[in-house]
Amino acid sequence: MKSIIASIIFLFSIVFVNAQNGHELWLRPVKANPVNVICKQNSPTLSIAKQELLDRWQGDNNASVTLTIKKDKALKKDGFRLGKNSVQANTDAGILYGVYELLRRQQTSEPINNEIFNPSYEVRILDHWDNLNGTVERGYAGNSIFWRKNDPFTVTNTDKKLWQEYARANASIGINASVLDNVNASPLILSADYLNRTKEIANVLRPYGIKVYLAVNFASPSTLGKLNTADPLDKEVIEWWKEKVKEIYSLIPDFGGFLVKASSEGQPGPQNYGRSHADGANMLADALKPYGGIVMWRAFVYSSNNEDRAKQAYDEFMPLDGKFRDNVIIQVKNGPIDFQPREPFSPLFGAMKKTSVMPEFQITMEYLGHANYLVFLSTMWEECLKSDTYQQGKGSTVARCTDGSIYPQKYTAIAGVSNVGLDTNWNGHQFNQANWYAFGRLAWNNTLNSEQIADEWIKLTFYNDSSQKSGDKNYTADWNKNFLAPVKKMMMESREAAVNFMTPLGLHHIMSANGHYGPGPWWAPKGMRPEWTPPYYHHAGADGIGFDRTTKGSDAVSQYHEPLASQFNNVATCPEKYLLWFHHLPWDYKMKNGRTLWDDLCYHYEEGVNQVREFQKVWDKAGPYVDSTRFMEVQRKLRIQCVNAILWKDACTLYFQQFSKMPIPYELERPVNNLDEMIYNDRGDGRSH
Ligand code: BDP
Repeated sequence: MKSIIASIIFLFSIVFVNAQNGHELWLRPVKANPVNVICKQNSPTLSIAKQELLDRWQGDNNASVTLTIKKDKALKKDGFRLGKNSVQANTDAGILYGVYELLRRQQTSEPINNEIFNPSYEVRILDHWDNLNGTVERGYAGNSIFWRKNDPFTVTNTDKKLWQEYARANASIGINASVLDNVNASPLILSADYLNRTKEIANVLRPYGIKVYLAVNFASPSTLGKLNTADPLDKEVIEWWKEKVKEIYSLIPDFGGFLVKASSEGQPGPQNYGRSHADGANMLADALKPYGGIVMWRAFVYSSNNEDRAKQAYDEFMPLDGKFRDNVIIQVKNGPIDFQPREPFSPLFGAMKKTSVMPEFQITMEYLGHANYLVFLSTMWEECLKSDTYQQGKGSTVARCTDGSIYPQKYTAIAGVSNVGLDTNWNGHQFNQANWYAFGRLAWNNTLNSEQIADEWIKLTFYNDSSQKSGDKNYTADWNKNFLAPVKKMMMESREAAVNFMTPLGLHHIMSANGHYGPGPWWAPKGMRPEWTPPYYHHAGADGIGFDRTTKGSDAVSQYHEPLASQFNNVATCPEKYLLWFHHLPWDYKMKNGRTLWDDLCYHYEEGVNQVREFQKVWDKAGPYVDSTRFMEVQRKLRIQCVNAILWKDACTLYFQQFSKMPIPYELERPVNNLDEMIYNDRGDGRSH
């Protein structure tokens, strides 16, 4: 009987192991070789490090691996020194990161030379836009893993297990911080019950080196604390925050600090009380300072005048340069507008010289097809990080302007708006896991290139599907050629494909309203803030298309350092990928390839669709190398993406054609959707198509 049960369990486990659902991310079980781990110290973090080695060691059989904590000036806080059989660090977390690096290198067959690894940023943080009722703003992978509507304060073992898996995944790629709630913050997050739950989460995340932070509502002293005001210069308000911070640290001694969205999109802020962003941020910074906490203050603000939306953050914050406490970091989105498929970098990078600045990327794909499109965002972030701001001459990249290389910053940080939810595969689309992975890797090393990141991720995430055959040299060669290479190429092209079929040549913010998913270049209901409507951004008319941000237009170009300002200002030198971002041009404007602007626009839309069709073929051919669940899931998503790409192409070409009055080049595919029907079907969330 026993053996029957054993074989049933065995069979079940095979089915289970082979039925991959993506939950294990890039940390899928591997067959470990025996190893002997030597470590003199002990701590919860070190125990995790040791266990990972025992569970995943791929090096020599019975090797002895030493983990050593000792002061080493060449190492930053989380840094480590890696040898073939050794990890040395200043801290327990450093050891853990070193162990993950060692194991990754073994698994991806990368060489391990005696090398030092230091993180580019001290705080590598995921911002969860999770609401206390369990929903996730702009989340496309199910509800929150932290909060829920029913029975909100019970902490179950299932909760803890999930938080632990989440923490482990983060630690494995170097992420060391999480903001647990939405930037559109509820004052309730600071109430006793929610703080207690925060404490429980912090306790699970701590051994993995992760500190928790909270997004706070600036009006909390009045809404939650029942004071008459939340004026940051008011004595009682200052006292309220001090007491609140004290309470938090009594529960969570290593609490990280606050993230604040103030005076933006209906969120309260210091401006409600006639005070500046600096007044607001500094008041919170002073409360946190005695405990070593920081304030991440967002630059995503609007101005009351009708200034070009792209200029507003810079205009608001530049005059405040030097006025912030040293534990305030200004959190700046990669582009000046809002996480578009392509934007030039925000001119706030490389502008403020006496204020710490951190980049904010969006891992969740609000403007990039939600969890339906395959878009590897690493190339987009790399483009931003490697953009030269010329702050201190050539080579002053966004990366170097934010990691302390150019101007010393007391704290350095980088944030990614998380795409994690309760979905079994965490991120809604198997390939969106690559974006979580890439964010961590770039936060750790902001000079990594996306191809390397894609290579690692594919190997870790898919190679073991063929575990029976792994180790077989012929099989590996075949896998590299027929799976790794084409899938990597697809990932590397995927962001450009999305730009092509959504917003080519510098177009931006022409998505359908609210949902920000499907096309909506027509969308402009009466009474809506103009800067929330597409026509504000594309300015299409009989005379042409594009936003004039030159010195003759809104003059946004002048927010950039030279030589960029002149380069962007001059239509002949402006990179074509940013053409309609900076220029309003006639439909028959001659592009570098000799086509008219109109024709070229149509070609880009067509190219985007063709690229997605090509991705479908690449993936279909990948079938033999992928387990059936993940294979079919991705196949389905690619079909949705393809339908949508065609919709985008038809909507934008037919809509703009009303103004250009020129034919869609005859060699291109004809539209298959009618404009009036697409407009009629657009109920604002793009889902209706
Ligand atoms: C926009 C989102 C909105 C966010 C806002 C922000 O549409 O949901 O609250 O950004 O970053 O992109 O604060």
